[in-house]
This record gives sequence, structure tokens and C-alpha cells, in this order.
Amino acid sequence: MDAYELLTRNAEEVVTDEEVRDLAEDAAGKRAYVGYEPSGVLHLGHLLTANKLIDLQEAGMEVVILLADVHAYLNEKGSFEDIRETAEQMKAQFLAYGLDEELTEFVYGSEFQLEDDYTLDLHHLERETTMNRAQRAMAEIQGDETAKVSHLVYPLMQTLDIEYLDLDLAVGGLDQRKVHMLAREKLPELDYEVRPAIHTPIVANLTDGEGKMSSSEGITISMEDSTDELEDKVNSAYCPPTRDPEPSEDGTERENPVLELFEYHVFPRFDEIVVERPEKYGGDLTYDDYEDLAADLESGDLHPADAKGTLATYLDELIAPGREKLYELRD
Ligand code: NAL
Repeated sequence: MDAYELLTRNAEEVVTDEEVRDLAEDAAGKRAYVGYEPSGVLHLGHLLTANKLIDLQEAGMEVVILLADVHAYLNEKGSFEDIRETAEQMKAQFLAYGLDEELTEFVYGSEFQLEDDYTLDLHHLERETTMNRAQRAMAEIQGDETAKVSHLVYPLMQTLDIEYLDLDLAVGGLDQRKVHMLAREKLPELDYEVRPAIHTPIVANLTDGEGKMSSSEGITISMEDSTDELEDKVNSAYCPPTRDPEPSEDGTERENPVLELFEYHVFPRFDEIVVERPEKYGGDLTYDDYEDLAADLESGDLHPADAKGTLATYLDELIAPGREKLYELRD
């Protein structure tokens, strides 16, 4: 796979394609970043961007993971001490998941976000940005509670971080796109450069295929799930035999979350997927391409129950090293 393909496969959005093509021409040694609010346990949302980071490393890029402790504090995720502690656990899980230790740098936001220059630049950005604009940038990250001033500062800091970490590419879930658009608009006003961004898809809710999978609502799969828990969760998932389920009765769009997990989590990490089946049900099926598996589910050649069982097995293999690390750290 060439560098451009590695950078963009499974991306939901590339801003802009031309900038990313230029970057891919000479990707080795370039720096990409992603930021996470520290939380103790990684879930599939984190791992979806991590898969992209692994792609980037395969293309020779270095990856900076910002452990956004100050951002988590602004977003009311706990005391500053608790946030720092969970960040350390997070680091260990990322490495166990398969990020290349040589090509990964972890940075705490508080290492540079409390410096004088940064603070003054932040105030400059505050002067350049309307409250309405900042609030819109934050809407998908923050949820519904009443916005506080901290929620307006948050996207402005995320904007500045792109400059301060000296990066060539920003990576994030699609929920980060409005912040990245704000950054593209505002960084030039401070005489800083614009960087391209790559956004990964957001997987739908496991139980009904609606909206997005989230740890606060519905079921999510995380690094701490046991093999049995994971199997139960996957078996309870919504999986009609189609890529394009009908909207629900109230008109809400639905996806097939089982297929999404195969596409975004399993196929990027394994060369070959084997669906084990007894001879009397047709014997094993082998896939090296997501499209073939999706087509077999649609045609009925692959039963949803077999798809789920296989999905659970491969997800379990993916999270097992991080799960062991997590249990070890807790002992
Ligand atoms: C991502 C987050 C917080 C701060 C960042 C700073 C720079 C780059 C990326 C960052 C977390 C992200 C989230 N906003 O919603 O998880």
C-alpha cells in the first residue's frame, strides 16, 4: 500500500485532499498528532483513531499523542490529579495495542499549555473568535449540558496545540472536525500555518445502529471487557443482513454496527479473517477483503450469528494485550 493510501484508507474525511497528497509524497519523519482526554480505559472510539495512527507509522510518520489533561479538566472529567493518573494507564494500553514505541511520543498538555507565550496566544485567539463560533466548534464534543466559559476556551486551546506541537497533520474522529475547521480559519490570523486533517468515522451504537457508540450511553466495547463480556455485547448487537439498514420508525438513520466494526477495526489489523463453521453449515469461510464479507452477509451466504461470533473472536484478540496491561496496573 502506498503512503497516500495508508494515510487515507477508512478515513471519513480528508481536509484537504491536495494537502494530504503533498504530505504523502514525503511522509517519512513527518509528525501527526492526535489528542485524547485521559480516561482510564480505552474503548473502541480511541482504538479507531489508533488504527489510523498505526497506518501513519507504517508510512514512516511519527505520532504525537497529546494526553489532554488540561482539556479534560476544562471538560469537568475529574480532579487534575485523577486525570494525570488515568493518563498513565492510557499510555500503557496504547503501546500494548500495537503503536510503535520508537515512533510514538506522549505529551501532556500541561507541559506547555500553562506557559506565558501560550497563554498570551490563547488570549489573542479569544479576541479573534466570537462566543458563537467557539460554542459551535465544541458542540459535538461537549454534549448538551449548558456551556460554560471553559467550553469556549477548550476548542481555542486545541487550535493552538496544533501550532505548539509543531505538527504536519491533525488526526481525529469526525466529532473533532469543527475544531479543526476553526483551527484552519484562525491560525493564519495569528500568522501560523494551516495543517491538513484526517477524520476517522464514528461507529454507530451497537444495540440499534443509531447515532454514535459512546461510553456515556448504550454499549461500548473497551479494553477492560473480558472475553465473555465482549462476546455477550457483540451477540446482542444489531445486525440486519445489509449494509444499509432502513431508518428506524422515528426516521433516525441506522447503520450496521457489526459491519462497521469489521471494516474499521478488524480488517485493517488482520490480513485474513476466518469464519469458523461446522462442515454441515458449509465449512469455514476466509476473507481478505471487507467488501467480500459484507457481500456475503447481504446475500445470505454468511449468517449474522456467524459474523458476530467471528467479530467477537477478532476483537478479543485485539484488546487482549491492553486488557492484560490494565489488569496488571490495577494489581
Ligand atoms: C484532542 C482533545 C483535546 C485536546 C486536543 C489538543 C490538540 C489536539 C487534539 C486534542 C480531545 C478531543 C476529544 N477534543 O473530544 O476527545
